[in-house]
Amino acid sequence: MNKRADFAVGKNAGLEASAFWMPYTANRQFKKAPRLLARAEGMYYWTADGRQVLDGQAGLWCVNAGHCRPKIVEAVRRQVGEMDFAPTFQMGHPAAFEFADRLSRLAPAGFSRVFFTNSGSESADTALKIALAYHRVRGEGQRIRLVGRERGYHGVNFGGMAVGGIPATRKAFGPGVAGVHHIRHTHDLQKNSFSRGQPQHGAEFADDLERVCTLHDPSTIAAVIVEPVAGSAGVLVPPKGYLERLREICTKHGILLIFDEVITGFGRLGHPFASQRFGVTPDLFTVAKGMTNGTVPMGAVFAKDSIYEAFMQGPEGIELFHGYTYSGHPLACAAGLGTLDTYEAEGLLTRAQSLEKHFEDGLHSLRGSHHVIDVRNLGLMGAIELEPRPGQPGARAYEAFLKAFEAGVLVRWTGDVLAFSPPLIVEKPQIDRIFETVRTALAAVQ
Ligand code: PXG
Repeated sequence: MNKRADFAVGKNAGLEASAFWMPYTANRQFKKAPRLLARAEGMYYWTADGRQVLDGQAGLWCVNAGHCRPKIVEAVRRQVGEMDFAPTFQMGHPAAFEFADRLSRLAPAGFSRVFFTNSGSESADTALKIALAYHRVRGEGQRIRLVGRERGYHGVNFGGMAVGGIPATRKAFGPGVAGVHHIRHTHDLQKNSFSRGQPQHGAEFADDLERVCTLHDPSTIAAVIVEPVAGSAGVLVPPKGYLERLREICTKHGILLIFDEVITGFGRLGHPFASQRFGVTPDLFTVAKGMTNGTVPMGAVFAKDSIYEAFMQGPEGIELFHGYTYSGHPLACAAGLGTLDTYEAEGLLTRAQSLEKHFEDGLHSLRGSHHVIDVRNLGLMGAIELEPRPGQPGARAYEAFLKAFEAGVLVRWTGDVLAFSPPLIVEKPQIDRIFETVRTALAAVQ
């Protein structure tokens, strides 16, 4: 165990006074009974007190190739010793160009441009800004409205928060961005509970976009942003035909369709990107997380060539006044290149296809377990939803999460949902262990 982990164990009792204001965490609850991770390799974490834990959530939906993979570790080590930082404003470095080119080759045809950011949140805001600026540069500057979806999650910055649709992530932070509207979500427990893969009912939920178009005049709408499969809201899989219909309506009205692929990108659904699995092509899409296997923060927006070209028609000069100091950071590019090498060498971007059925069967075997009111899945993404304990929303899932963690399996707890997204290197016995552990945990929850 390394020194920092020893320190953490020794200081466990003292964490209540720690300076670390933890993100998206019940700070007081956590600091009283911390869960500290100290080391990771492959499918496993080791806690600060030396327990091995099977990672059922790929870190935070990001470690798609498993932990501490040698090609990635080596690439980052090499890069940090060679060149720690280089600006990408009016300067460049080879790895950024190489990484963008390799990424664009994985994308659907026509996505030949990649804009680098540092997170999923920055990717969402960047995509929305590109959409607005794109219309303006083409003389359609009246397209200033942005449309998101209830239960959508696009990160925490102002743009992504505004188009996002999870109430708790919005309510404390003021009125947000003007001109933002929401279409309804696709969750329909009554008709679609316990669906395997894409639900049968609900393509017509896409028609809600026509309502927004009628109300506001479609020629004022710049873009619609959705997650192909909603992740944070608890793995909401799009009904059959829904994304196709959304695409049709956007095309009809000249509205850009943005897919947020921060979770679905890089093999989670058995294809490099969700658009390839669904056969529905957006105009822009965002990624982060699996892009560098979680090793160094990074995100990106993929743009269709026609969007990039629209910006290249004006007078010489900076075409898009947007970018981050760390866009295309050398360490992130090195991590990304090592990540793509690993994905490609091990076939990880399509591996989920061969595991999907086993994963689905294991997950759906939890139907009938204590409190389970829904099971849903696609690719290596799955969730169970629990009947909330009266007056204590989220408590049951939290207790089940804790019991599973104590039994050596890490799964993602969010509200009354437990979500599963193991690294794409997972083996069938490890899938079985995740669901058996959760079954036992649920049996012990009141
Ligand atoms: N878009 C989507 C679809 C996401 O899932 C973001 C944007 C924001 O990414 P950053 O890198 O800025 O956090 C995300 C992040 C969960 C959970 O399990 C999901 C995310 C983050 C933390 C927790 O609910 N997704």
